[in-house]
Amino acid sequence: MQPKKTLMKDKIVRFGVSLEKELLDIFDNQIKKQKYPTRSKAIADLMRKEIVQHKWRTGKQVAGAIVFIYNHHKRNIVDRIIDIQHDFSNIVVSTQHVHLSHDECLEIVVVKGKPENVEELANSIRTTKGVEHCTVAFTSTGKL
Ligand code: NI
Repeated sequence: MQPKKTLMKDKIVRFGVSLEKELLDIFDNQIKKQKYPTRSKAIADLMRKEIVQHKWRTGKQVAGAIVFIYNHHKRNIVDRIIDIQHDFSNIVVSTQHVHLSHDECLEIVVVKGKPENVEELANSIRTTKGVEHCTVAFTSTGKL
């Protein structure tokens, strides 16, 4: 059986791009500050980011993390957070709980599944009374 090709292991090609000098100067200046080793890596990362975002928007499988903070003294909040995650057990891979301070907890829920389900879970968490901040970071599931 032929092994599946991934973009990471594919052969390297060179191609020409025409664009405004000013745009390239700004870009080069920025990637230098970001400590990119080469312009090629910076452009490849941009392309991957765009592909992943498109994938997210078009509903393929994605992986990601929902990160949120809450005050665990709020009435029933811990039970509600656990209930919600059980409702989405088909996409929850793992949960990490960090006691940030005496009052505040930070939780990272690693998810893998359809983007609309991940959004639905994130919204359920975000709108829970006592959750103070909730963000979603997402990536591809490895295959572009
Ligand atoms: Ni805690």
